[in-house]
Amino acid sequence: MTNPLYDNLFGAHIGKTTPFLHLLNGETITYQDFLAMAAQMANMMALMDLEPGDRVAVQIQKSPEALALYAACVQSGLVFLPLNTAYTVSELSYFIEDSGAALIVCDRASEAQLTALSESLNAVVETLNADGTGSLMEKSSGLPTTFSTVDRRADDLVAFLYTSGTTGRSKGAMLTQANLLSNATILAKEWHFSAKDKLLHALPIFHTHGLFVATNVTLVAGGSMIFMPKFDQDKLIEFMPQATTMMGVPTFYTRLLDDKRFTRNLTSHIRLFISGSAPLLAETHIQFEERTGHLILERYGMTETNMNTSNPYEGERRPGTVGFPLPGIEVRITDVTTGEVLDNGEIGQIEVRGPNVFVGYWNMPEKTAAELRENGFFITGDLGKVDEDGYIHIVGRNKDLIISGGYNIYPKEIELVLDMQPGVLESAVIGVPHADFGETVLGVIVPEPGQSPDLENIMDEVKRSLARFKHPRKLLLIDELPRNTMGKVQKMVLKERYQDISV
Ligand code: MCA
Ligand code: AMP
Repeated sequence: MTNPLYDNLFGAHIGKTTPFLHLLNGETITYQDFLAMAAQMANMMALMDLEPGDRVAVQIQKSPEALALYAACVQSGLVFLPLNTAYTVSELSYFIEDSGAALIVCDRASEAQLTALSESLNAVVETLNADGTGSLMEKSSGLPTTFSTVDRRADDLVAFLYTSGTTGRSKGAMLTQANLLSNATILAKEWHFSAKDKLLHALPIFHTHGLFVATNVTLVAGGSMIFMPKFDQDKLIEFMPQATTMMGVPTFYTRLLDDKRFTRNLTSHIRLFISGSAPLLAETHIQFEERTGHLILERYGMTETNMNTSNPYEGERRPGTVGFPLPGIEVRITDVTTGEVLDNGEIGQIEVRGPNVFVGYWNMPEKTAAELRENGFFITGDLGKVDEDGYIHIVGRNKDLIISGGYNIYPKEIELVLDMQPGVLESAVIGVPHADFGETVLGVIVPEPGQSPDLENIMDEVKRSLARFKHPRKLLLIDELPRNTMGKVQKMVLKERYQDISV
């Protein structure tokens, strides 16, 4: 037996002294050094008696060491569970408890709180700080730089990524070796990645986009990455002339277009710009071409499925569309109510099937059954159509979701916090247009009769409970929520009413 994901992504590069990561301080980490560091971490975790399949929850800043921990988990057969660094302790406690993580790796700043939390869970806490220091590195640094890779099958789990849900409870999407490997291999081929590529990497590595799409594709091709700790416009501009490719959410591209330093000349060494995670306005696509001569390649994916569709590398990249199904992946449009397959041109829900589709939500069989059909099609919750040339258009969402700067926000989670506040009868949270983030969060509150809730106190409670990116940028008091005859809140009416509100 072997470990297909490790063997293809990492093992294939053992002994290579070519660069894998270019750091902003001018240092380079070779494949060999990176894999040695990962093997040391794997040895350290083996000494902790972790069993294959155990979950390793990590909430750490982006660093080469953080990426090596991902490689170490794959090599050890452990399930990697990356968590957004913006999550509050109350959000984290849910993920850690729900997943039953055996090991928690965090920054020293949250060590005390997470240690307190871990005691009831029988989990061990280790630290890994942004500068690569911490107990994890101290314990692993003297250990052997090779590790006997743990055998895994293609259908063994390799990662849990939590994705919020319409009920307010996040769901752990279980991803297998085959899910990740098939997608990375397809994308590297479709997008012509090679060992010559140098990817400008400014995305976070706790989500599919930065971790699996950007990193796995680079690894499959044996290329390298200019590895930025976070999005930083000045650094992006400084390093762009050295890169051959870049991946980003639409906010990256609109911010670059707002910058006079971003010119055709600056991008002349780049062969491919890729966008995803949120809709790229056709207008942005066109402006980008006018400014740089490059046509951004837009693709479409989800945490549960990795990437499903992509505009072509060669051939027309059509603005406002997400291109064609990737090889080996089926996409169909169905009627939202009946599930009947619709003809081209008709709008319905987008369903996908293929080796990329996850195996279900951790401990949530009823949610899995509701979204993953027995015939293997996954109901994405996105609404779309296929045009006469086969391009897929996403026209809306059949799920109550806001995407702000590429981060998904489920209104229910915020409404649950707002509804609990003194003097609040009920609330509705909607997404309104935002020039930088595409959409942003607006909270609308209906007071209990005769009450006038204190909006500042409410915001304080929101800040304690929820990650910064989920905070409503504005709260409004209104007399009543618009409802349909069934009593359901009409969010579309609210969205229209507040579409020009300044937030
Ligand atoms: C930061 N803030 C945000 C966001 N990001 N608020 C709302 N939405 C956001 N996305 C907060 C900051 O904490 C800060 O709060 C204030 O907004 C302004 O921050 P700023 O410095 O402008 O933000 P930034 O640090 O520059 O971050 C913006 C960003 C970042 C670079 C666009 O959000 C980002 O990296 N987004 C990428 C997300 C991503 O990787 N998504 C992929 C998901 P304060 O003012 O209080 O300090 S994977 C996925 O969706 C699927 C699978 C797919 O298809 O890829
Ligand atoms: P996530 O739950 O973070 O995996 O986000 C997945 C969702 O992001 C999808 O269901 C879509 O709604 C959205 N998404 C991803 N890529 C695109 C895109 N290119 N255009 C429009 N929406 C997108």
